[in-house]
Amino acid sequence: MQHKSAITFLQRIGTIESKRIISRPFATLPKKTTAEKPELSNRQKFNQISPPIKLYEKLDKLGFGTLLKTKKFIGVHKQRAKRDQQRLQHTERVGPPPEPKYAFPLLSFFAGAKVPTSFPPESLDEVAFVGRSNVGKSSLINSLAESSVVRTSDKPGLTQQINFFNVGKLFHMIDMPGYGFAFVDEAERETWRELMEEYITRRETLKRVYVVLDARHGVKVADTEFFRMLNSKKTKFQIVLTKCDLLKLPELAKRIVTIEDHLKPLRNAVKDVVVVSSKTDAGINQFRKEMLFLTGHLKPKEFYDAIQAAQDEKEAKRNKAISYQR
Ligand SMILES: Nc1nc2c(ncn2[C@@H]2O[C@H](COP(=O)(O)OP(=O)(O)OP(=O)(O)O)[C@@H](O)[C@H]2O)c(=O)[nH]1
Ligand SMILES: [Mg+2]
Repeated sequence: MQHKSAITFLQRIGTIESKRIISRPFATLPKKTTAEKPELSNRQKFNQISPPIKLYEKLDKLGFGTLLKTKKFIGVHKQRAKRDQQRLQHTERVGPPPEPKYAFPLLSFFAGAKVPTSFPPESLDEVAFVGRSNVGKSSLINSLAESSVVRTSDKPGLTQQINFFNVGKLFHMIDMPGYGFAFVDEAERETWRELMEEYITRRETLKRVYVVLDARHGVKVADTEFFRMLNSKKTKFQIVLTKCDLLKLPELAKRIVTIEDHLKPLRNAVKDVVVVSSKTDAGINQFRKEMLFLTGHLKPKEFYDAIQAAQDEKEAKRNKAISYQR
């Protein structure tokens, strides 16, 4: 009862009114809206990528150089120094890993096909190079084989048939016409597409399709369509990023990260991207090694380790015999 009269008293003297005044400013505040972030452009998204230290190490090993020691990359350098220290301790214990130069035997042209009936009979294992016009497919084959047998040009659309090359008697490298070439008419483009599809789907000896991309441009619409086709035909393919000499190292690392992201949903894509430059030869030796392994001309590391161990044992026995004779 006392409480009720207190309220009426307060109403009378106007304190309740002042309470309403206090609550009013909140009522007039604009409603809380979720802050809408502006959509980032592709370039901004690209710039925000921060490639892992492991990728920089890989690129350094392949011959694409090291990051500049600027403030911007100080974190990467610190991480790197730590890992170098760990590696040094490891190599002190087991010795440095040997990295020989891999070389291909003589490259020679043996067949060209504009229609499927001209495909040569299947014999040795084959690896094929596809990609948009002018990305550097033919130059890459020359670089791998240290030859100038394959014709190259700075004008797109030079290779207009499927060209078959012998790599000695080891395997075949196949140079394909470029897809997405704008300067040929629709009918001709369709004929090339059918020819390539026919080769890719029917060829029993085809071990791998290398889709070559220009590092400056990355994945374009025509590439995405080609990936989709390869994926639907269940053809195993791998990306080769070339012309990497034309990018600065951080841009190159970011490009690789975006391509790896692109490949994630594609079941038949090899997740590891091959990184090369046909101009400086960076990454070429490593690519040769992988190709020799793929075509069965290089055994796993354990095989060579076992040979080495057997040789060491033989040598040790011989040394022991010599010391007895003395
Ligand atoms: N800087 C640089 N230039 C390259 C590299 N690879 C190729 N090129 C140049 O790129 C141009 C096209 O090279 P090609 O090998 O003819 O390209 P392609 O993919 O076979 O072209 P098409 O046969 O038309 O489909 C040439 O001028 C090459 O010198 C590279 O790694 N670095
Ligand atoms: Mg070519």
